[in-house]
Amino acid sequence: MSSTDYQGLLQKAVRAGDIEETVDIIQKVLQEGINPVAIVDEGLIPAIRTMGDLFEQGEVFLPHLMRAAEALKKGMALVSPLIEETTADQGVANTVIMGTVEGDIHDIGKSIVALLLSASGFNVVDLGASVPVNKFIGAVEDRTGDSIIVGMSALLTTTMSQQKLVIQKLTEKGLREKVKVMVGGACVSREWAAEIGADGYGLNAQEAVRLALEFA
Ligand code: B12
Repeated sequence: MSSTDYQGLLQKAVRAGDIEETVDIIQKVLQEGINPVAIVDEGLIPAIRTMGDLFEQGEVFLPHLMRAAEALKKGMALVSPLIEETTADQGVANTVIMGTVEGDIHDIGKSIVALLLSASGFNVVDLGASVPVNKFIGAVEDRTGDSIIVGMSALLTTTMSQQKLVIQKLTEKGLREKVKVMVGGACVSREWAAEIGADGYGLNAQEAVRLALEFA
């Protein structure tokens, strides 16, 4: 397979939820020396975004979306260890507490952000998906030191307000000044980040890393 045409084939396999084909293509292109971050950016992410558009238009239904997400996750499992190894360690030792907010099970973007942060040298505490406000707070309280970043992902308009609640709770507990807060996810915007008093917004994983390095 030529390195120039794998993207289309990989996207098609993920969209179809074809795990075997997804794994097969990724294994082949990795052997050919394709950069694992490019596989995520040019193959896996566009495929799931297209499925989102088709879902919105009523062209595909939830089971299709779930199968595609499953194929994407199997693909991620192949490239993640390589990304951890190959991305340059930028020598930072700060902690990033990451999670998708309560009520929201979308964890693909959050996990990609966590992966790139950890590959950039951050100590990432991944709390998972549907994380209650108090779990974010507890994770901050469990850590001392002055360089903690809280990263919150939200993909649903019904759950983005949880990001605001976490910030409010950090303030109530006297912890707000000790941490930097960054937010992201498909329904979140720079304006929303400013409105809720977050320190930053990241459109994608690369921006998340840039932000975290600024905070460090
Ligand atoms: C895959 C998917 C699913 C999968 C999730 C699998 C999983 N384990 O994550 C499944 C099928 C389970 C699912 C379920 C649902 N989904 Co859904 N889903 C999607 C879809 C297609 C893609 C999301 C995704 O993974 N994108 C790829 C990743 C890489 O992108 P990302 O998450 O945006 O993350 C990037 C950036 O945003 C940023 N980022 C993310 N987090 C953070 C955090 C920080 C701190 C920073 C700085 C940056 C950052 O960096 C990431 C990497 O570049 C979206 C469509 C879309 N356009 O987003 C719908 C979408 C989010 N889902 C939607 C809906 C409605 C649902 C359901 C409610 C459907 C239902 N009727 O049950 C349920 C929700 C259940 C729940 N309670 O959470 C709607 C939300 C509409 C809205 N505005 O509220 C969307 C937009 C689809 C649509 N167009 O209608 N979904």
